[in-house]
Amino acid sequence: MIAALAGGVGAAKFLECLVPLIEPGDLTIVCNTGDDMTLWGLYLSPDVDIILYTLAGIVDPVKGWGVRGDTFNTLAMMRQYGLPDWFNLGDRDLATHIYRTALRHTGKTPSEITETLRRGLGVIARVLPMTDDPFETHVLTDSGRMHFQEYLVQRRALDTVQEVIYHTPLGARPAPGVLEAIAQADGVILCPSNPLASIGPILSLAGVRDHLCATPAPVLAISPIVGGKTLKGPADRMMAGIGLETSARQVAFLYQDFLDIFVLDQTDADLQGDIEALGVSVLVTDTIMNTPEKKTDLAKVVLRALND
Ligand code: FO1
Repeated sequence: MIAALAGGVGAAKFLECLVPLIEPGDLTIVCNTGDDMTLWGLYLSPDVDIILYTLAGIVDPVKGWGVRGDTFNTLAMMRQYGLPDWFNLGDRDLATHIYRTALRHTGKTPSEITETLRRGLGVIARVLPMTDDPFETHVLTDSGRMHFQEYLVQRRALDTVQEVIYHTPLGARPAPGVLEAIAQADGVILCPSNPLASIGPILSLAGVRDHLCATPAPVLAISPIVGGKTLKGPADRMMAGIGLETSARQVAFLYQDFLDIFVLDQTDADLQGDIEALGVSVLVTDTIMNTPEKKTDLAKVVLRALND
């Protein structure tokens, strides 16, 4: 059994290539829900949907989110009504949000809803939202405090982030099965996702870090930072904004208390010694997933490292 901690697009790309190499039923994906929000009265869970759509083979391959070939007629009509139109919800994608919202109104939890959506989309890997409790990732910026999606999508990540805040008014617990998945896994993978906005929220939940420290199974992370930059998303700018070094070494440092293996891009081979000095084994390879072959090669390297 493999447990994977995942955010959105980077994680989905990697997991898409991991799944064909293993028994898909042997994979449990713990998904960030700090990006969840309500729009037009609908519950959205973007990272869960990105993972489900990708593993179901229906994701938009260019954007990495939303449904392939979707249309945006509802969005245009909402715009006509003067409703917020900065978050691009496609017509087919909307079916998921309507269904999720209807299930919420019947009292189902995010875990139960994710399971219903997973079955409906024919995804075999187990997908767990990180928590069933309210949890929002906020950023404090030079323009004020805002929800992460507002910063990322509405304001195009142009503000300088001063602080990342995990807003949990009632205190969030890991969803059922999350701690068990980590404890029972033969290997744990931290996908190449934003360490502050995607993996950080999962690590902040009570017991998650302790379980990662306690497991005898190898815990492996793939660096989302290559050559001091992220390939997609604002992780590099966010790290710089809160005063962290923008480097793969810094990511390893954030995970060092539980990390056994760090997968570093060949561009950053010179950081190997510094990371090994943290007591972490380093694997240097090509981590840039810009062709199907390279994605599969990365998944193979990761599986080999976990099995060694
Ligand atoms: N990301 C964008 O940059 N712009 C969008 O309009 C947008 C819409 C969207 C709709 C559904 C969905 O599941 C994801 C969507 N995303 C969009 C991606 C998403 O908000 C982020 O990439 C992740 O939350 C970051 O992990």
